[in-house]
Amino acid sequence: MNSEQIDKVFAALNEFQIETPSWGFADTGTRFGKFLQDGAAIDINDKLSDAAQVHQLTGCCPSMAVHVLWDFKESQDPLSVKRAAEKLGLKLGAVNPNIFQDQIYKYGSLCNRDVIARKAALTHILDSVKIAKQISSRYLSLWFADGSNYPGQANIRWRKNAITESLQDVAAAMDSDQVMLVEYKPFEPTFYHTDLADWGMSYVVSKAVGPKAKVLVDTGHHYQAQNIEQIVAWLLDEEVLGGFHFNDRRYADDDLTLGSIDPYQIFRIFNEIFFYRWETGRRPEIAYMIDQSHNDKPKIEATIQTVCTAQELYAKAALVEHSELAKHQESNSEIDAEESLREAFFTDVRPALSEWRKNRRLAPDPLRAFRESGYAARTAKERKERRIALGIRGESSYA
Ligand code: AFD
Ligand code: MN
Ligand code: MN
Repeated sequence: MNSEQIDKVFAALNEFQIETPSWGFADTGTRFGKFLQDGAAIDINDKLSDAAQVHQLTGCCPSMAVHVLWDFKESQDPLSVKRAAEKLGLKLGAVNPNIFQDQIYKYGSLCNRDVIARKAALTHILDSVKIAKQISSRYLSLWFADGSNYPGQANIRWRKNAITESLQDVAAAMDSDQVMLVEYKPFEPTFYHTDLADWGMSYVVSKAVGPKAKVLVDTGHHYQAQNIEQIVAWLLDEEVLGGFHFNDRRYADDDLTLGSIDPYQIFRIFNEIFFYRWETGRRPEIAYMIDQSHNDKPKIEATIQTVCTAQELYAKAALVEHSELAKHQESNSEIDAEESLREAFFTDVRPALSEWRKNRRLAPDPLRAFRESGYAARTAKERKERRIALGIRGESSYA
């Protein structure tokens, strides 16, 4: 890489931040069960501690997204959680209401025909808005499991209008500088229709709700053949791209670690963003967030691996020569246009990434530094003892 390219990589790394999810540090699983890890976070303080490790080692994860029911138990005062985060050099990030686990949501939340269920969901979301204000979080991140399993079961148009009206009420309760991220997902947990199933539905709802609402793209929430960077380009052009939940997938919403299956796809997404910025001069505020469940990988290692991969791909995408690319596009020189992307994608940015880390007094290899720190062994031992004292099963209780 020449000095100009190194400058581009450094500039990209200086601006790149990605939010870790609290739920990525706790025991998770699939519908077939959970494989427990001694080192998994037990409570919000553990999650903050683990997120702080990732930020201290990578230098680009200053905030952790929170899930209201999982992280703010009745007893927990959101402000005390915020203070605990600040003590560790962290901020609390996007606030995720939980409108999919309670039994009352069996037939949906905001789309439920039962007004009691709809009211419960709306109340919980409005409470989440209050929490977001209390902890000075900009983002209210909404994912709805609402949908149906059989043809004829749902009045799809009725449900579309029900969720839109409720989200208009939510937006009215939000501060002007807060952003509602409206996530979509084609299927799961329902398997006939999901009320917000694709980017178009999230887009229509966001537009109806108003300027506070933007679309959240979860990279695992697309059918196999979907061209995600095309969706990103459209949302950018419509100025409704709110952010991402990054993960990777082989088959569906597998929540595998970012870039583990298809790093080139993440690169192409970042390329659309850089190209848009170059062409329009606009720099939209985009919330880069991780949304993964590390069912078998050690959780903190998986998160560090994810963050380092995201930094690498973002730095690669920053190397695309946009004036060249635009020229090749205008003249339909598809080989040269493709080569503009491939050249950047196949550039090894890792030496520059290590240099950037050293300049910031960070370990050149964050994963190695974490492994050498002994943090994992210490916390696994401490958390195992705590689990036994609390009567919570851990992985080794099966040993
Ligand atoms: C699940 C859902 C969705 C949501 C996340 C956090 O599929 O991605 O954003 O949980 O609530 O992964
Ligand atoms: Mn998600
Ligand atoms: Mn998901």
